Amino acid sequence: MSRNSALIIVDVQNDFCPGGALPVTNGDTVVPVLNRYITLFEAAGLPVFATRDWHPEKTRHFKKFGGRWPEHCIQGSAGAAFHKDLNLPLNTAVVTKGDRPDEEGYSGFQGRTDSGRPLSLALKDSGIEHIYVAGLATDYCVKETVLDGLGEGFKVTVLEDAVLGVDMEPGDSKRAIEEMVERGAEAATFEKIQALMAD
Ligand code: VGL
Repeated sequence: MSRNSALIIVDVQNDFCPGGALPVTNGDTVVPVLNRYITLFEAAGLPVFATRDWHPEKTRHFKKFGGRWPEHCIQGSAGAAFHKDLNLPLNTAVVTKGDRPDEEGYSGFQGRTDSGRPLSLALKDSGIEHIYVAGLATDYCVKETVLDGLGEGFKVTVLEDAVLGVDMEPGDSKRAIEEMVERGAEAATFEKIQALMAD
């Protein structure tokens, strides 16, 4: 595994898990898988980034204000918190997105770190060239993050066993992965990444 790699965990927040405001079916089942990836990346000294949807109460992202979605991930709410069982390392770079009323904020690349650095620059500052993307939801925020990552010139691997989607239409998640691969991403699962880390 290249030293220039980072793990990007997308939106593993309570509102996207069962019991939340916009739940992905079985969304919380990605958590133990992600924890295994986190352990691998941490052991290799590679950075972990975690994006979060962080909406104001009033945003055009919500149905109530002309958008598409029920209210979710409102800034500071319990629903916006990361899932409690997700073992984020202490030095995780949290990337906040969707925090302006006029912004949908699907892609992690629309987000900024706590120091206000756009994700792309934060990655490039750290010499990252290859990102490994997982989390929720495959057919929205994971997909947009992967496609933007490719557009920004990163090598991108989507971690297929650590993503789940909304599937508003049956098959959306499967098609999303196909589109990511067509556009140049690689799809991989844990065993492959574990083997790469051992190299
Ligand atoms: C998401 C739908 C609406 C996501 C966010 O995190 O994938 N999906 N907002």
